[in-house]
Amino acid sequence: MVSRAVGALLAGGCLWVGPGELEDRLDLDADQVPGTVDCNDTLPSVGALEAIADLACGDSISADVMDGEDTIRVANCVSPYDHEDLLVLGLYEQVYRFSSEVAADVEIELLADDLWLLPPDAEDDAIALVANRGAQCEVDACEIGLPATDARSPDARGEWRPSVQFHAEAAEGWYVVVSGGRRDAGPSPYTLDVRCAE
Ligand SMILES: [Ca+2]
Ligand SMILES: [Ca+2]
Repeated sequence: MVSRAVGALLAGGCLWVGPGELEDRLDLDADQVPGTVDCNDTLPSVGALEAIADLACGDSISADVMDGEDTIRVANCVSPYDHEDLLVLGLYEQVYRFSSEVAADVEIELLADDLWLLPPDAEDDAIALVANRGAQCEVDACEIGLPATDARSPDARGEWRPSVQFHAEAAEGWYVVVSGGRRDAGPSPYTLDVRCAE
């Protein structure tokens, strides 16, 4: 079970620890990537985000998140529901890299009507879309796609269009994570629409 407490990442509380001990605590999987920026600090094979495809202004990309991998479970991103908790992502994810030649205000919308998320009884947040400035996962580098929903059951499908907004500087790479899928629910297709205003 992975820890999802923000405090463990952001501060050590009142406990005094020496420099060496602190470094150990901040790199739980000993992959030399500090836990404060490690996209999965329980998996040595995962450090930074790796994109399967590029995204640009005006793009519309359709895929199935079940074709993705399960490399990130707890995102270094503060939950919009509980500011002392980190975000828990879905079972699978697909990562895209957005960039623009000119600075732009970007909105990426997830057409998620047929995307399955976590089982309805899961305690986790139901977040399917996150955008991260850069390939490393710093807590203050992420934007969360909202509205989230936690009420999706096999009997309650319908329109669900979370979107995430951010400002991208020219040539700055933003990593967009689509997360979801259920092992017993079959395909979880989605479409990402990218809109920009300069
Ligand atoms: Ca690490
Ligand atoms: Ca790692």
